[in-house]
Amino acid sequence: VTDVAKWADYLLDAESRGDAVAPITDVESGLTLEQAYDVQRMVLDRKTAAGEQVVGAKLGLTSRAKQEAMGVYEPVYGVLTDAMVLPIEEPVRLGELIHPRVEPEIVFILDADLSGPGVTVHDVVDASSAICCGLEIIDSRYADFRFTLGDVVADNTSAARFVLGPAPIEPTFDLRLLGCLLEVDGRLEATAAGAAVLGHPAEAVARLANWLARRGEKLRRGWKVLSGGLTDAVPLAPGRHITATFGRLGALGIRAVE
Ligand code: 0L1
Ligand code: MG
Repeated sequence: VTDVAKWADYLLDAESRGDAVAPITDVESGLTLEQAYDVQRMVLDRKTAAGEQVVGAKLGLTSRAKQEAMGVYEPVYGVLTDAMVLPIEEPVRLGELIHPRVEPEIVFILDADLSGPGVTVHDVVDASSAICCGLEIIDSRYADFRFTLGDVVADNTSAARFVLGPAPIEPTFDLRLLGCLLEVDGRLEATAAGAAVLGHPAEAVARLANWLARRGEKLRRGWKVLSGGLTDAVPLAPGRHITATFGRLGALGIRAVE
């Protein structure tokens, strides 16, 4: 595809109307990964021009559970803005979203820039003042969450909202062994460990820093980086309560309202 601006407006429009649209690749063939990130970038430029601030970045499709659920087998990244921050005590308002789902994530809080190439797991841990648990609320702008790799990249990897856990701690332990229980309305839905994310969640952040270098970009001091869902995502419905309990990182819950 050549008309990056047209597809950026297509996705922004779907988001603001709260109506799902067909994947770009259903409408026009030939979307390259590079063009998909150009569309994502233009969506972001439109949002920052309207006053949103970039507060972090996210990886998606970093665990086998997520890759198999979505049928897309490569990690992807997106950008987080202040408009996506959901304060810990606030419910998710379903009326603002299309068909949101929730997934538990390990979040890195950077106190130094990370510029690739050559960033390693150790560099990521060194650059992180703390980590915390998080819940990401994804909301694909595509009907039925059906998309190709290029489509989901253009759509900022389904980013919609995120909540951070209350008690960030220093990453001075083995993050591969950090356990996670996901509960829906008090019933156990899924279990995972940090290693579900590319063998080590800091590996996801390192890859992101190295990919960004190819586009002349970097991860910045102060950013929050979501390393990707450890389990498959759970759909939200009115009244549904979702809790993630993460070993040393503690627990975090959200509730959905109409
Ligand atoms: O954060 C994520 O893992 C989302 C990646 C995009 C795929 C999806 O919408 O599930
Ligand atoms: Mg995610």
